[in-house]
Amino acid sequence: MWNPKYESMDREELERLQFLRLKETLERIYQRLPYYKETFHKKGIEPGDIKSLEDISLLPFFTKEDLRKNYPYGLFAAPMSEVVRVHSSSGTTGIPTVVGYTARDIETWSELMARTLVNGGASRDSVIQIAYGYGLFTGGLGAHYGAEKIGATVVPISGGQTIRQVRIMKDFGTTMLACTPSYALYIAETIEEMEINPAELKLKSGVFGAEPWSEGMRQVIESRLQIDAFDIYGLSEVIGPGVSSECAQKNGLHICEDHFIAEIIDPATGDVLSNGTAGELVLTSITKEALPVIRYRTGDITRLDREPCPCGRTHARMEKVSGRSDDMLIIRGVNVFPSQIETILLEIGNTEPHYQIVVDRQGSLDIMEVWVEVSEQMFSDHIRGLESLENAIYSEIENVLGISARVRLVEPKTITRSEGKARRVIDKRTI
Ligand code: DLL
Repeated sequence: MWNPKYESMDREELERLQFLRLKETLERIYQRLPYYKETFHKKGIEPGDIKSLEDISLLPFFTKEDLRKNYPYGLFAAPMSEVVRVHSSSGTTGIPTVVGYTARDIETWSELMARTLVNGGASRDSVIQIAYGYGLFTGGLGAHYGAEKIGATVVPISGGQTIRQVRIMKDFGTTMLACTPSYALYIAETIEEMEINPAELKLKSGVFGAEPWSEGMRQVIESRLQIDAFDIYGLSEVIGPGVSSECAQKNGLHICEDHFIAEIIDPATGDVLSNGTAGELVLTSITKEALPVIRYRTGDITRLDREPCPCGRTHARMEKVSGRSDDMLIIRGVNVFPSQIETILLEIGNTEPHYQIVVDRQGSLDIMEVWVEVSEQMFSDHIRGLESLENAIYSEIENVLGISARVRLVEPKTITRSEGKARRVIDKRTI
């Protein structure tokens, strides 16, 4: 554990600390940001009305839309003279969101990323290859500061140049890889193509996140790279990576609850759901200075477990995120997450974990096509094998999801590889 004092804090004490910090955050934004004050007033509430942690449910929700309306710096609760860094989302789906950090925020973020990396097995003896993108994306620099904080050796290579990634991994003795799970798979494939035996490498573990990935995908990455693969989660608006991460139990991601309050709500009604029920994760930051967020709707679907973990950490765990509420496809009225398709494909086998879901509309009917690469060996087999594989995938999708999908088996290495977040869905209905 990087910080046992906080990570294994007695729950009552932790909740007292959360309440104190929540009150400070509320006072800060109420005094400094008219936008929050007005939104609170519209709900007939002021910070003084929050008398216990549970009262957080009286506060209004905030979303990406609020950040966009106040683009770029309108929700900063610190003067620009105190803001030492900004990051931003890519903005491919609208106005980008800009997030800011004071020097203390950068210190907090480094602490949280130090916990994340130590959870994944890092120490000052580690050589950490950071293949998350550096730049406005929070992945690269977030992991970088955490790795330096624990005193590990950082290889700040950023994403891309995959052959070079592999050479460096071998020559520099990388022990931990940090990148998206889809990029880890691409790196694994490149290692195989370069005819390097992963056992010759010093790689022991990887911290993968920034996109949903299934348990099946974990198994594939672990066996192809011969490492332990850990899930790490976060989002720019809340701080970046470092919000939650898996411990050695690999059974849920511990949320850094001394810095964030987590709730699960019904995405349709906004009602708070009880422990263990799946719904949308809502996060409130309680120590951030430049961009505090109150009841921020992440759009991510998960559930919370507040039972103690055998690892000794007392912080609640969130289940692996199954998808975003806005990535959920509604096909002929049925809700489908890309991760469900991923799980089916990996369970059936004989396919590569490279797939894309193409949705279109013919007349008034939604058509879902699943494109999936067959394995090299399967591809060289005769046609009957391919037909029965196609049928098996078709039937399993129908069994599990209750809808039919066209299955298109494609040749190995034809689906575009990802160096960052993979694009799994092409929804032509909205184009
Ligand atoms: O992706 C921050 C990050 C960087 C997390 C590196 C982990 C590692 P954004 O670009 O703002 O920030 O995207 C945030 O990505 O709301 C989720 O939908 C998704 N996401 C992030 N981590 C995971 C994960 C970074 N472990 C959005 N599992 C979030 C599933 C994830 N989805």
